[in-house]
Amino acid sequence: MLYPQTNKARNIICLNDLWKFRLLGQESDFTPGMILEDDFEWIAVPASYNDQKEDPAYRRFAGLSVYQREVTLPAIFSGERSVLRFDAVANSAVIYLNGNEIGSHKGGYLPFEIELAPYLAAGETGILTVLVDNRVNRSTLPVGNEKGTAFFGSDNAGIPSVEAGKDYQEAINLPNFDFFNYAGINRPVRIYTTPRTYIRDITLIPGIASDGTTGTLDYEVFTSASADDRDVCIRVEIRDASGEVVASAGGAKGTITIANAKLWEPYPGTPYLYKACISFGCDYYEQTFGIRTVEVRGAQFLINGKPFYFKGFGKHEDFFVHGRGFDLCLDVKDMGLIHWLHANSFRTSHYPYAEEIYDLCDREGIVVIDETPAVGINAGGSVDPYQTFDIHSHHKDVLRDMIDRDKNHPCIVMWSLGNEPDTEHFPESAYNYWHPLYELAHQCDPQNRPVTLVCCQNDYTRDITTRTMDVVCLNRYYGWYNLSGDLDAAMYALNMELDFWEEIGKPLMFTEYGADTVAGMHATVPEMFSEEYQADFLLAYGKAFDARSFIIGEQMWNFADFGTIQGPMRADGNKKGLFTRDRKPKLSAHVMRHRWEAIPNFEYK
Ligand code: GCB
Repeated sequence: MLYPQTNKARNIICLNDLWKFRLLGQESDFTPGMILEDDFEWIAVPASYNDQKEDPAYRRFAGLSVYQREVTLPAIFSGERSVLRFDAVANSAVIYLNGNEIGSHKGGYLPFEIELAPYLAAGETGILTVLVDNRVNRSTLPVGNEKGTAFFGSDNAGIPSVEAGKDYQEAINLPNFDFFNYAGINRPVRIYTTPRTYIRDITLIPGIASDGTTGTLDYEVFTSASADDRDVCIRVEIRDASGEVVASAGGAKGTITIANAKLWEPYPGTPYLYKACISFGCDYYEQTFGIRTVEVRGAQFLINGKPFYFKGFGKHEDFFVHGRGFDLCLDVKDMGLIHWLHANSFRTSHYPYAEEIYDLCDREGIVVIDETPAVGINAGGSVDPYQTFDIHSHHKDVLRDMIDRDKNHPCIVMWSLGNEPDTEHFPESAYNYWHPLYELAHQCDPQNRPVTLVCCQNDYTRDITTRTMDVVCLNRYYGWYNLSGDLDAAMYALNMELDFWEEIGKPLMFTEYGADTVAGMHATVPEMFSEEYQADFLLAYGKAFDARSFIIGEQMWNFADFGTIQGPMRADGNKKGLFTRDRKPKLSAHVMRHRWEAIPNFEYK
């Protein structure tokens, strides 16, 4: 799906604004033609609704809510195709115009769009209503707990265990994941126009010819025209960063060569970007791309043919007041902090992020592992989630849609199918669930990037899925959730496990390891929760990683502290950040900065 663009052929109307809003007491409170007249609050879009008001219901709420505003299609748009696009509404939405349902979408982290032509003509005004459902359950991604589900022991952070059948569980709708279930219209809403006959999608596959200096670009342009005549009027021009045309081609599909190509390299290399400028009849679209290759060879992860070492973290889209709402300023700030740390990468734990973030990473040379919202596929070991959760076909849709949305970003070097499913208690069942997704990701990605699944702390000898991924990605908490406070024992256990993985012979990276740390809490003898313990913890892991050549990266948990549900293990959220939630460095940020400054992007191992 193409990102909306204003250019010589296309236009955008922004619907980010104050919208009317109401939490609904029950499903029957909604009628498609309802008008919010008196009983509503003003709410900011884009943003999560939860922290915008002081009413505690906004944080505890599980159910339907309504957003409403007027929308006018300017008369100058007559003759154009107008499309209403929501970048993300969490966790699902039904869209109405003047009381008529015009579209719906399941899942809170990917865009969806609706052609306006049948419903609103240029020059007309209508009432746009968005019915939002924030509930999570065993058929949603991320997964939520349902009434009657008794799982989660003490090792599942922030999620209190619940006795089967207790009513309150239904009311508070516990997430089966460790981040606050921020909901609402979290990302921008726009109407964009295109000519009536238009460019639908663009696929770009960059490469480097055997001479090492010529860039290649396999491209395909998909249009609204029939296959027979789309070749006739498609023109592709490749422009370099200064806007000079450096190559061109005609037709819907082909290969373009770019002499003396400048490669996209992670920062502090140059993340050089080109634009494919595509004309098709009256339509026009500029698609940014970088020339770089990605490959797993033996136990190495190669970018542009050179062994790369991942330095970074898992992140969250999370901040005060707007929750998971899109905030470009915060994203720019975070990019600066990533550079300050000499980090080079992050994982979009635990869902696809806003499109603008990948765009920023393309420009800033930050490498991204792009993750689906498949978190919480775990029923505590006593129940097989693969036999009881109704999610496989939705998971396939989400994976397809994520790759379709993000496929042209040079910053993305690997797809993550999901985070910490149960791969231990029902090993065959897990393999039968994940393997088709692994194959699907490879089929869907025109660039055929490596695919992984992020594995949780488990009895790794029983897990037959993780080892089949292109890169083994492990989340480990030796010294925190187990062997708590004892780093010597933790390192013994970690090394025992690493001996096992060394035999497997795959490239391996750590996608989580970390310790909750209260900023300002200090200790001479490092104790859990102190800044010194976090620093020692991260350095001890670093030492273990350095000793093994098959470890191709370290992404600690987490970039910054973040909001979670209340629980006995969470005081004001998850505190494993290198930075506080307001982006102040803890001691470990300085320590990791020092470590990562000394580790080059390439040829470290
Ligand atoms: C994990 C999860 C992550 C949690 C983290 C923690 O394994 O993947 O979502 O936030 O542990 O801090 O407990």
